[in-house]
Amino acid sequence: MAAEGRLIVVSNRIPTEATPSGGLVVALHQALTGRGGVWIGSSGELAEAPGPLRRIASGAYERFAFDLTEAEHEGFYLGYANSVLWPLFHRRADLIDVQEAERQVYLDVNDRVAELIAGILEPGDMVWIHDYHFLPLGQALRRRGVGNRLGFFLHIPFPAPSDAPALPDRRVLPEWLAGYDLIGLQASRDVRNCIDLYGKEPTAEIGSNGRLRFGDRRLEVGAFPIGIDVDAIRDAAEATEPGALMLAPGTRLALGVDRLDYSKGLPQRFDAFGKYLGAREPGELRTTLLQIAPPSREDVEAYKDIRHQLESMAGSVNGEHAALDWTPIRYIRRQLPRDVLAGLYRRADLCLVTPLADGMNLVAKEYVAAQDGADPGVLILSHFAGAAEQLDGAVMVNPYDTERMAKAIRDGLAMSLGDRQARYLSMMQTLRETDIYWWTDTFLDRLARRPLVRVA
Ligand code: ADQ
Repeated sequence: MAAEGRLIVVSNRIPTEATPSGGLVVALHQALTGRGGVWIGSSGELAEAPGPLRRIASGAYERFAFDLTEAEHEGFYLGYANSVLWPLFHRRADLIDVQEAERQVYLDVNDRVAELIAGILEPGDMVWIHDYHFLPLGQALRRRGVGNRLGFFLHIPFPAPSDAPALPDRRVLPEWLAGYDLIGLQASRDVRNCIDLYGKEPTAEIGSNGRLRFGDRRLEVGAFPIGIDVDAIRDAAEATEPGALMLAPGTRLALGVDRLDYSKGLPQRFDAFGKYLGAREPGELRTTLLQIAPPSREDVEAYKDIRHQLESMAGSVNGEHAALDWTPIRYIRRQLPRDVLAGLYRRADLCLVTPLADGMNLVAKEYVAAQDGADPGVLILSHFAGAAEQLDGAVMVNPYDTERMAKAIRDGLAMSLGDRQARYLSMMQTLRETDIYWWTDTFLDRLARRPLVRVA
């Protein structure tokens, strides 16, 4: 059943290129191109004062941007979203920096964006809001009398009910989310956490299949694991040579690709790799770990130390193990073109995806899609990535247990061709069944089936 109205997508940043690249962005672009509609997000530019929506592109659908002021950028984006919600949802309550003024700016920005959206909404439009920047946006729209179908997708993990009290007001989360008709989460563990959180609310009634009532609101919660465009990655990987890697003949390549973020488990990974090197038998082939980790959110306090920590860990592992023709850890802080990344995935014998907490982790999926089926590499995957629920062919690790991770690296590098192929085929089947187009279609179909709400 398709909705009659337009699709309105809201995300933190709006792409500015005519034909955007990158998995999620491409999928939303395609969904909007097919249905017609509007994409709204922040421009990334800072304005002197809050202003109206600016139309930045029109064609099969329109794109509208709003600018944040400097105070909004600090309080909303750097502050509450990335210094409270991000660490809390990634089980790092120790890194939370709660400033009451920033919480207010977060709510104010959500209110302001709700006002901008309400100004362009038409009856029958369906709104799909993305991520933790906009948790209260649905509720803010309802306060303005919006009765349209509102869907929300959280890209990061849903906090366990025992972590939620770290929010200044434990009850805000169920109340914010009750503004939506459909809440999409990455994994079934997230759905359980969300339902458990409502289970603690006296006015909530938990039904079957993720349906629940909260006060006068009815909503549905479901797992919609985000996927990738499998053929796009595979084609790019086949077509692109990653360039001269300067590895001595016979050197194996292990790869890590992450935004530089404390949730990605990079120090534990370097530690495990150092332990793996330390336990090598004489004559065993050399392996280089190529870690690509461009910095992100450098203005947030909790991100300042990771870079130095990694550089110093890489320095000490290299100091201990390097040879004239071998650098065991190579650490690149640059963003790479997507096709070069795809070529690197294919070239790597092993990929280390070892986050301490992660909504899904698309690198894990991209790595598998990029492999040559005749000689596929091995994926080492943390139990704590949402992808672990789906990618049963990965070698699973606990990122905190660096000794076992070291052993997993060793076993992965020694795995037989038959075992690697069986694991690859099983994971490819899952990637194809739940690709990025499945994700957009499944979420939007489910949202279109939600009953319309009556708003007083
Ligand atoms: P992220 O935390 O950014 O996303 P991830 O899912 O791995 O994590 O996505 C990263 C994307 O950026 C991948 O497509 C990857 O190819 C790309 N990328 C990373 N490093 C790069 C580099 N150096 N050069 C070029 N491209 C690079 C959040 C959540 C995840 C969730 C996604 C999507 O934290 O858990 O999977 O959203 O929902």
